[in-house]
Amino acid sequence: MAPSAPASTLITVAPTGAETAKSDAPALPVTLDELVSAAKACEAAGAAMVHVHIRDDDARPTLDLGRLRATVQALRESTSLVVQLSTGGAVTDPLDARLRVLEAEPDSCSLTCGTTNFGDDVFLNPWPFMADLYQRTQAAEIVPEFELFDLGHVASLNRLLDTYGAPYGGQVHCDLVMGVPGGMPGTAAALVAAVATLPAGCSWSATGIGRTSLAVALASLSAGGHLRVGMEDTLTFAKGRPVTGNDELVHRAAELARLAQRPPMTTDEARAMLRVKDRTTPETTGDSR
Ligand code: KMH
Ligand code: ZN
Repeated sequence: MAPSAPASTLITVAPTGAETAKSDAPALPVTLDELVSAAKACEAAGAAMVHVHIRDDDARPTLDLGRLRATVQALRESTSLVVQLSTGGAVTDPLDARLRVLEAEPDSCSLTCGTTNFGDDVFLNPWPFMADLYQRTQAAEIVPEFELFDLGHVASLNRLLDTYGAPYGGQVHCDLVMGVPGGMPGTAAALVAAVATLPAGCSWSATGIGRTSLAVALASLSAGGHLRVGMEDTLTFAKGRPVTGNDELVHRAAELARLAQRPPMTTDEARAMLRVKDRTTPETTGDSR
């Protein structure tokens, strides 16, 4: 028997990304203040997780560890969203800097399961890097979200699980990233084919890049999946109408989820489903003196 769909929908917002220039999309949150206020608006609209890329003072993508730590702290202080840092960064980021992202101690991080052509560029994720990153998530007690840009990435996901065991917390959570030029297309047919290959018992969301956003969201809901939306993936709300803010994409995703009778998940429900570590309670030392 096919597994039943979850009762509610995890909505992840990816507000910034690494590819779009602020000058091309003025509503893109690139400063810490802009990111925090976008995150608050998105939480109010129904998001439960935020997938974070940050920018430097010139609004260029950066993996600066001090900034990453300050960003995680600010998001925790101002929202109850599950904070997921990107380890994908920008296509120009070196692998060692991408590994060090975990030192900012997010709740979750992205972990892309293979190298992908990415427009005119290459998004590099060789096996040794994936394996190193995965083991570091286990040691740091950070929940990985396995990003799948193509069907072949599922083979590498299974190889990670078979070789190194379950992720921290035990829940395997995947995100289908569809419609990247060079990856799988953002169609219902591709989504159904990909979902059929996912590990049993995993949870999964899907996002469609650009104009594939709505088709992928509708297909995901009907196939029992969760949703990722945001200006990292989509800059046009409708033909000829630029997105005015991340929250309107979340608001639309929440409406779709309610129509599907799988309303948006709360942040507490998301933490329970993903089994993220409780980082709000101070660690005890075991020494009661
Ligand atoms: N910016 C892309 C090259 C991730 O965040 O892990 C990679 C990306 C995936 O956005
Ligand atoms: Zn990303």
